Amino acid sequence: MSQPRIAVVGNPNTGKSTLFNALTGLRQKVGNYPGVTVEEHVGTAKLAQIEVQLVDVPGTYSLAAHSPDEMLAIDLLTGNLSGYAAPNAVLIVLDASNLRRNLFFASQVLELGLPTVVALNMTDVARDKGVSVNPQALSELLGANVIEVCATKLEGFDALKQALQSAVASPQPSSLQIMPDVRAKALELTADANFGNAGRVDIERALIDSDSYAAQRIQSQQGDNAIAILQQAQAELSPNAPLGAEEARRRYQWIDAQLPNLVEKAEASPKKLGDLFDRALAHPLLGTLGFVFVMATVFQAVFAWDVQMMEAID
Ligand SMILES: Nc1nc2c(ncn2[C@@H]2O[C@H](COP(=O)(O)OP(=O)(O)OP(=O)(O)O)[C@@H](O)[C@H]2O)c(=O)[nH]1
Ligand SMILES: [Mg+2]
Repeated sequence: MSQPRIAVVGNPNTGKSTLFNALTGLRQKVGNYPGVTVEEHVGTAKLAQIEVQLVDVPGTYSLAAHSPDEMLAIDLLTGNLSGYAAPNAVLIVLDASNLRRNLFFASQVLELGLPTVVALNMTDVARDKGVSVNPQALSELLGANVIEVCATKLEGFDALKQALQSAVASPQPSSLQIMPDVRAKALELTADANFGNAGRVDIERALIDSDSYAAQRIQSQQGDNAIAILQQAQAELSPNAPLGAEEARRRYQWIDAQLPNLVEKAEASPKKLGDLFDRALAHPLLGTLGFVFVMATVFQAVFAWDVQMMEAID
């Protein structure tokens, strides 16, 4: 039997590749996905009892794809990429110091319904900012195992491997739903002959965003009838605003309602000298005075101190 596959996804710069490298070591290969110029990074990770294949998916802020290469993350996760079955589980990497923005994409991925583990990374950066995230509360909210890690310091890896192992050995599909009405409509349309064999997630993304690559693909593969049906459904689901804007509004409303239970902000740790300089130079008045001082010194140096300087050099 081939090894179970786990896709590593998340916003850009959250530490996915650092985690992927630490978990797979040298047992990885780089290839290219068919049809798009995106590198494919696959490696083998040894968990407690089994070995799994990890796929390092390029970072993305949203599942709203506007080009074939952006569509890659969706196709990988839905098993829509030729030659690739859907992964057995997903590892979402979150930047703990930037939870609000990271939860947008995480909520979209969780709605795909795959068994999911969440790595709460950058816990050291969050700590320096005086931010602490409650992993228990986050786990309850997302309905997924949340493991605190620090990828660069290899902290939390035993617990992470354990969680990945359970996600594969006894998979529990994620059940988070923030847009149940859109889901229900998409499911209904999968049975509509106008949509041929288009998948639920593609239809859902095309419903939400009519400029998306998912919508373009449905148009080219299923034709104009399908698009007309999508437009009517969009108008019914969100009569006052485009459904894409409604998606952002609903997701952030959900996130903002939960954030106070998830994040605690202590007084930031004592400021470093560099932070104090940064703050002074970014201040409207102090920053302007600093700029004037630097420019005046340069001006003075060029016009009044030039002779002395040249003599000193001679
Ligand atoms: N302080 C700190 N830095 C980290 C941590 N994890 C990763 N980094 C750093 O964050 C930067 C980005 O890490 P990557 O692993 O390249 O992030 P990525 O998610 O793969 O980024 P993309 O591939 O661009 O989406 C690197 O400089 C890492 O060394 C962490 O837990 N703490
Ligand atoms: Mg990377």
